[in-house]
Amino acid sequence: MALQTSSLAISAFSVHSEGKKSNGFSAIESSFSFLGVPLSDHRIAALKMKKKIAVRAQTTTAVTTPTPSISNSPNEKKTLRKGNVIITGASSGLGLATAKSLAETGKWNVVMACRDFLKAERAAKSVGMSKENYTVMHLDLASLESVRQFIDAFRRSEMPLDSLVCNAAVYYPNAKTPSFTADGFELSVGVNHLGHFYMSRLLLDDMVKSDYPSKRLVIVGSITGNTNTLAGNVPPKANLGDLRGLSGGLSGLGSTAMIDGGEYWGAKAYKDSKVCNMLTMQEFHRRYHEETGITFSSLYPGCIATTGLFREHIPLFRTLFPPFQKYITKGFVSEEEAGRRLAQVVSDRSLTKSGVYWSWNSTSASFQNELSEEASDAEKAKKVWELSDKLVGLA
Ligand code: LMG
Ligand code: NDP
Ligand code: PMR
Repeated sequence: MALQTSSLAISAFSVHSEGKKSNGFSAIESSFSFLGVPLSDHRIAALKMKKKIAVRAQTTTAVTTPTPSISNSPNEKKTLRKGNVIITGASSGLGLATAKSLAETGKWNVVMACRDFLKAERAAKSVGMSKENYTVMHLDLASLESVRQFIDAFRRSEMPLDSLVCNAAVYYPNAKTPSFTADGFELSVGVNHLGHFYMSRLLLDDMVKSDYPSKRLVIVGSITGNTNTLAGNVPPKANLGDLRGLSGGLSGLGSTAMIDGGEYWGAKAYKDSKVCNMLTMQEFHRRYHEETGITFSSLYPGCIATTGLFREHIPLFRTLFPPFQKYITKGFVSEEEAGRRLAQVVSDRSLTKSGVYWSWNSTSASFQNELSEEASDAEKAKKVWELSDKLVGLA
């Protein structure tokens, strides 16, 4: 077990598309890495299986290289208009840092999609974002009706949608009993996965209509959902099982609140929701990348141990967790650095490849990381998609 775990740990930091060493345990990592299959091979195989879907004819041109040429001004000089990016949960932590990072380039209008309007306004001001670079709009992912209202309001604004970042999340590590969304889904999977799933499914059409040269749908994943890493082996481990709980609606009524049908366990529900996030990104890629040219990505931004994600944890944990990550695992990143990383996935010209789970090494260089067996299981991704479609009323 010890040896197996250390191989797992090493692999978390070692798999690099260009074969370079990455984080933390770099001196020993490459020789111990055991997940030999590069992500690109999975992707090619997956693309072959891709299901045809109907997409409006004028939108089928794949534009994966961001050539900044949208409108020609009278003097023939090509200019790129400001992009519009929706970021969910931009009122704190990673979402706020990403909003700031994109806003300060002056190239983006950040739509901060937040459940607490005033908190979002105050947060934007507190990090010095200037008014012309952001718009706050109300969104509560714990209600499908709120998602619909958000989309209506966004469409009424008549802004084109160029990128969408599914970032918001909740984590209930110590809850003994489940809580539920307005639609009766267990709250962590309901907010982190189903709310975002519904929102992205509906907003894909809007992105397809946009003329922006490099459109991206980013869903934030995490190392703790990937059991091919040490962090992913800290109990409770993510495991979606045969999806019987998801198929039962996660309502806790007559069925369980957990995706795998087991007993409620808050920390596991969060990790399971992250697996759904990473599977959803890949399923989007398989279904829509070729036809729409949209880049679908996920990422692990590093351990941002200081954010509000841990607000429900015991105070001792909140005190010890940041130094533990800083000095022991060395996985710690500041909110600012994590924000720059996610901003790269939204706008960097070198990160246009679709279907990728991005991570960063100790020198903050991005690399295409390997997902765990479950988080890269194409069959499971398809089932999660179909069951989620049913739950949110799209199938
Ligand atoms: C779970 O427990 C709960 O079960 C779950 O309900 C939920 O609450 C969840 O918080 C979310 O936590 C996790 C618990 C069990 O882990 C702990 O955090 C307990 C601390 C164990 C002490 C280890 C000393 C580490 C250094 C001190 C810094 C402490 C900061 C952490 C915050 C503590 C707050 C109380 O975890 C375990 O069972 C521990 C075993 C983890 C297994 C990991 C897989 C194999 C590891 C192999 C060892 C490799 C060594 C790597 C070296 C890393 C350095 C520690
Ligand atoms: P925060 O708690 O700081 O941010 C989460 C955001 O989600 C908050 O703005 C919160 O709003 C919002 N939110 C929560 N529930 C809802 C809801 N029902 N509707 C709309 N918005 C909601 O945590 P982080 O910044 O750490 O988390 C951001 C993302 O990063 C998550 O997807 C998380 O899984 C991921 N992640 C985090 C890591 C970390 O180490 N922190 C590591 C890996 C991934 P409000 O401000 O009102 O509370
Ligand atoms: Mg983890 C070896 C590296 C490593 C990394 C990168 C993380 C990230 N963690 C690591 C190791 C360990 N953690 C070890 C060895 C332990 C046992 C002491 C440990 C414990 C631990 C706990 C109790 N870690 C945690 C928790 C949480 O409650 C966090 C969690 O699981 O939330 C779901 C967490 C995290 N560790 C991480 C990261 C990024 C988290 C935050 C959760 C996330 O968004 O994925």
